[in-house]
Amino acid sequence: MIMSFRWFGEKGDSVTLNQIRQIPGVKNVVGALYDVPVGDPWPMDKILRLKRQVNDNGLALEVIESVNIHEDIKLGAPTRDMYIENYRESIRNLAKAGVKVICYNFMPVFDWVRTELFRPLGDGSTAMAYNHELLRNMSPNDLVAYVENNSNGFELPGWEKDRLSELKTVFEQYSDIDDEKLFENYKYFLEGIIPVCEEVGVRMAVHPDDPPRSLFGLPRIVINKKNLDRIVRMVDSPCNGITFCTGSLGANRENDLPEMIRYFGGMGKIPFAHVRNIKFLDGESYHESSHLSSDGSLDLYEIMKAFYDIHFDGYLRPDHGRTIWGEKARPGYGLYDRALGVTYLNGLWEALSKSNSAV
Ligand code: DNO
Repeated sequence: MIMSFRWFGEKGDSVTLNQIRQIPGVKNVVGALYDVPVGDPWPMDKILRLKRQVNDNGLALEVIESVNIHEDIKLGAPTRDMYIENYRESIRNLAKAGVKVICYNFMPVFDWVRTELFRPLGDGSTAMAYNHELLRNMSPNDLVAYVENNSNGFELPGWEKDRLSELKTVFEQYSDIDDEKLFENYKYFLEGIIPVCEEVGVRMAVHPDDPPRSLFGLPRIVINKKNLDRIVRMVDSPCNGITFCTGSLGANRENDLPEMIRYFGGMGKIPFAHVRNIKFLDGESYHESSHLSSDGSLDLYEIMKAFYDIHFDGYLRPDHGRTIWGEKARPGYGLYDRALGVTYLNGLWEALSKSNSAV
């Protein structure tokens, strides 16, 4: 397991690289370029500048999260070939800079969705929350407005303005895209990029849809074992893998996370993992919690044990934390609670390693 930590760049993060390097056991940063419009190729000079910044702080840049996919690729629009060619160029450039894994998602229009970004948890901390009933009574525009006005002044990942400004048009374009059509467009994309990944040694890792269900009538397919199995087999290659995100997949009570880790990990399909906890409220609603098992509904010991059992040697990072100790940070991505998460996950891993080698 290679412990890593996400960083949003000097302009987009309240956390500095110098702080990250002081977290015990963190040697890798998960980074991205935030000033390249979705669909454009990532230029070499910008990638190298980011890499230099990270390296100058004694850290490595081997995972990118995310190279976002232009909506025309998901829609199967005639312009998709041009965007796929651009994506190939980004992969080649990133590989030249030493990147090993690219995380991305295939969610139409919205990336992750929450109905509350700073829900008070009763102890002075706050966390993000998803209320299914509330969302059902919201329009897509309500959601965008809520997120824009409540994210502490940060532009959220996956919530790029250019993508959301034309909501009405995008929704119309999706009106004849169902799950099957989306699978078809996804396959076309993978067929276009995976040969390049094989050539340059980059592993693609799809992030599950968060939450793992259709929203506002839009198709969402990266949601469960059955669909993930179909995705990794659509183009069967070690370069076609998964970002195993416990908080996203765990939001569907039917997903058995340790079993899925053993299954996909056993196939060599998990190059990257996001590990965090959530606490179920009623039905499909939940709030995020600290990483600790007893604070949430997911058993992080069983999850880390499954990773240990598959001899997981990919990259892993703590995921969203609560906002604690008065920190002013982007929702879910403060320093403190994620640093506590790292230490907890490293502690579980050390205990698993030592108790197993003693036998
Ligand atoms: C949210 C993140 C996602 C993730 C993308 C990957 O906090 O996990 O925004 O980065 O879905 O493309």
